Amino acid sequence: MRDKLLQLEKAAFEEVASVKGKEAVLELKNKYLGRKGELAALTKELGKFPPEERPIIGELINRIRGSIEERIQSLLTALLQNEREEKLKAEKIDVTLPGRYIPLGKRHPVTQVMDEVIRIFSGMGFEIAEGPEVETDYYNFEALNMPKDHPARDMQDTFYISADALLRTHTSPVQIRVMKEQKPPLRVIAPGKVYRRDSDVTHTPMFHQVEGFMVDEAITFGDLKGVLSAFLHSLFREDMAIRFRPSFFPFTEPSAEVDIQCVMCSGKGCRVCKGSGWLEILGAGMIHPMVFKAVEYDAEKFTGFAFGLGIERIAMLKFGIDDIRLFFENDVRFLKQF
Ligand code: 2NL
Repeated sequence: MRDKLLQLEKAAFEEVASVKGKEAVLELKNKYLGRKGELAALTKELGKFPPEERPIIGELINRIRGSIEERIQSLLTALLQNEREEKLKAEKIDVTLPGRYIPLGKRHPVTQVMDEVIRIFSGMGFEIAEGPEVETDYYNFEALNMPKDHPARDMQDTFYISADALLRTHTSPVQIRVMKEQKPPLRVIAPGKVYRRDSDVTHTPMFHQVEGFMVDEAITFGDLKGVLSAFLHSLFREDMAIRFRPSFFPFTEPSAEVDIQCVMCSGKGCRVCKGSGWLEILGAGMIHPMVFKAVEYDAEKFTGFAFGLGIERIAMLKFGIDDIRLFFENDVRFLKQF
C-alpha cells in the first residue's frame, strides 16, 4: 500500500511537471484528487488494513493529497497570472500616439450672421416672427402701399406662381400678419428667406433678410436712430461711424438709408465702397399711414418705425467675400474657413 501511494505521488508529480494549459491541469486535479479519482480509490482500501495500521496509512494519504494539491494550485496560480499578463499586453494603450482627427462642423456664415442679428434685437426686447414663403399679392405688395401699377411688382423682379400667389420678395408680409393679429405696443423682427429674379456677384434668386418694426403711441424718428445705431455698433464696432441719409420706400415716410464707415478702408475710399468711404447697410423709415390703414391701426394714435437688411450683404462685408454665390455652392473648402 505504501509503495502504491508513493508510486501515485511520483506519477502525479511527473504529470504535473509536463502538463500544458489550464484545462489539462483541471483534468489532472480531477484524475488524482477528485471524488472518483485515484487517491479516493486507494483511500477506500483503508478498511482492509488492521485498525492499528490505518492511522499511519491515513496520514500518508493526507500528506500525499496535500503535496499534489499544492503543486497543482501553484501551477494554476502561475497560469492565471500569465493569462492576465497576456491580456494586459494585448490591451495596452500607447498614450503618446497622436489623437485621431475628428472633423468639426461649423455653422454656415449666413447662419452665423443671422443668429448674431437675432441675438442683438432679442437683447433689445424684440420678438421673433415667422411666416409663409409663398405669399399673396395682398400681403407682399398691396398692404405695403405698393398698388397694382407699382414697378416693384414687375414680372422681372418677382417669382409669380399664379396671378395672386408669389414667392415673397421681402419678409414685410410677416410683419403685416403680426400687426393684423396683435395690437401695439409691438417690437418684432421677421428673419427668413426671400426671393427675387436676380443673379450676379451681389444678387442670388434666394437670399436672407431680417426686417423689424416697433409700434406704440409715441415712437419717433429718434427711436429709429437710437435702436438702429445701437444695433450697428453691436454688430460691427462700438466706435463705428454711421450716417442716416434720406431715401424713399413706398411703405415708409420719411425713409432713410443707413451707411457704415467702409470696413475695408476705414473710410479712406476703396474698390468695395467705390471710393465714397461709406457702405449702405440697411433701409428704414417711419411706417407709412397707408400701411397702418391696411392693418386697421389708428394712424393718429400710433406711430412706428420699420427697417430691413440683407444678411448675405452683411456676411460679405464682415468676412470680406466679394461674390455672394459662394454662400450657396456649398464648397467645404469655402465653408470651413468661417
Ligand atoms: C431695405 C429696405 C425696408 C421696411 C423695410 C417695412 C415693413 C412694414 C412696414 C414698413 Cl410691415 N416698412 N419694412 C421699411 C423700410 C426699409 O427695407 O433696403 N431692405 C434690404
